[in-house]
Amino acid sequence: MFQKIVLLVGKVNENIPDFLIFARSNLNHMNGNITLTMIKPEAVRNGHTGHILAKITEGGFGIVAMKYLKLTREQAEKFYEVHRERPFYKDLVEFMTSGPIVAAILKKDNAVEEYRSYIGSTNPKDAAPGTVRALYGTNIQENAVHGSDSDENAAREASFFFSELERY
Ligand code: RTP
Ligand code: MG
Repeated sequence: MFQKIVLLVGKVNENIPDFLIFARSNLNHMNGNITLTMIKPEAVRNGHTGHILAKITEGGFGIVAMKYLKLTREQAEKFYEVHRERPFYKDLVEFMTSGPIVAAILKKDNAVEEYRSYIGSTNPKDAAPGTVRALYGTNIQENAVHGSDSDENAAREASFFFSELERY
């Protein structure tokens, strides 16, 4: 079923004439172009906010929306409800409510995948040199930043923090 859709879109794409180049380039980028990041409480506490924002910009990610806030327990529980059954859920909620964070919607082609590879593995010890988590993360929990893991979750997480009026 999925293959059929891809084939069909591919065929439509081939048949778009050159003068409709805009429509063609949109079809070439089937992945979404936004992701949601948070600079986590320990990175804010350790004074890395400015460095991380600079690194995000250097990576070619645009900022669509941004705010500085402290999550309540209810908000953190809701944001991470997909992890409710995981053994680290309770600690994660505790950690994410331990101080202010920076939440931002970032924009780039193929944003979710690009940003996840830019920030590196969950555990900063395993993160590739030069990635955000390798540079600024502390341990597997206090790993400097969050990045959405799918287009669907990016949309859900972006709406969790920002209304349409807060996006530029
Ligand atoms: P994130 O959602 O923050 O971008 O990180 P991720 O996809 O790489 O990792 P995920 O599995 O979604 O886990 C969410 C966050 O939970 C904390 N964690 N702690 N103690 C542990 O074993 C453990 N494992 C994960 C981390 O803060 C992780 O980013
Ligand atoms: Mg995740």
